[in-house]
Amino acid sequence: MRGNSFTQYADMALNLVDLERFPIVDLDQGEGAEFLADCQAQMEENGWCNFDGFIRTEALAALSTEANQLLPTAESLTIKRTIYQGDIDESVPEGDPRRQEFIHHALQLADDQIPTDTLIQQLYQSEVLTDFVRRVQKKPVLYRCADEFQALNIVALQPESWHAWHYDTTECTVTLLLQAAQSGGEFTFLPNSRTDDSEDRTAVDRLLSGDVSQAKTFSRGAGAFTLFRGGYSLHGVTKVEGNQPRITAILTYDEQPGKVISDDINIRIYGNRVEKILTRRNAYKQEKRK
Ligand SMILES: O=C(O)CCC(=O)C(=O)O
Ligand SMILES: [Fe+2]
Repeated sequence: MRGNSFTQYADMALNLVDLERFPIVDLDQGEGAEFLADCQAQMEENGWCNFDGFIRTEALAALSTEANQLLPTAESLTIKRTIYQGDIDESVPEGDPRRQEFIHHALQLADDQIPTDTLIQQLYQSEVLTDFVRRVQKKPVLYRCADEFQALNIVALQPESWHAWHYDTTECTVTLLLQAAQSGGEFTFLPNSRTDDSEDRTAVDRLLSGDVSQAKTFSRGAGAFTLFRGGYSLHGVTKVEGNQPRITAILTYDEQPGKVISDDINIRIYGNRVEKILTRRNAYKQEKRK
């Protein structure tokens, strides 16, 4: 894929992002500084920022071709989980929506299945992009997630599938639409529906009961880059309609350096393949300790 006419800069964001519309390269002066101030105001007020057409047309074609070429090696996942990803909280009364498990089907590539020389992996590894994501949120530090499975994912939702409601296990998420559904497949969320110690139960219960009327959604074409606080904003994707899959790249970030996710959660999300890797690794570690 490299060697294309548009891959001339070492930092892949400079090759792929529409820098005329989204001047993320120099955020300290002129139009870059104005753009950043607008993004920060948006993020502060709404808890999300959406950039339609963030990826240049030519680059988007290369990214979606690349994703379509990689997807045949993906696992077909069927995940059953509560919105919190962890075990069911037994202190919650029976019948409470917070005990409800949702089923999510997707063809999904975990980070370790996306080679380092792919365009998408290089976009994710971009310091320019990471710094932009950090500054939009006015954070003193922000790191790409260090989890070998969760850091960067490619998710394909087939027609008739939806992405069940959940909170992410990292704080901050970017969803980049690589191939839109013909219809449906809307990214839908409740911006900042929880904090570390509270949750907007009314809004959450309403969404879990299937009422999306108060949730945020907006039209996003392929190439849209949406930044939101995935760990604190209940979200999912409505049913994909038509006959082509909806494909996204999910880029995750955290304030904590070296953020990794527990084996339990990774096995719940990624199923047998990851369970085998972790079991083998743990057995090897135990063997070495003897
Ligand atoms: O596909 C999307 O836009 C969102 C997917 C998502 O929420 C996730 O992979 O955690
Ligand atoms: Fe998510």
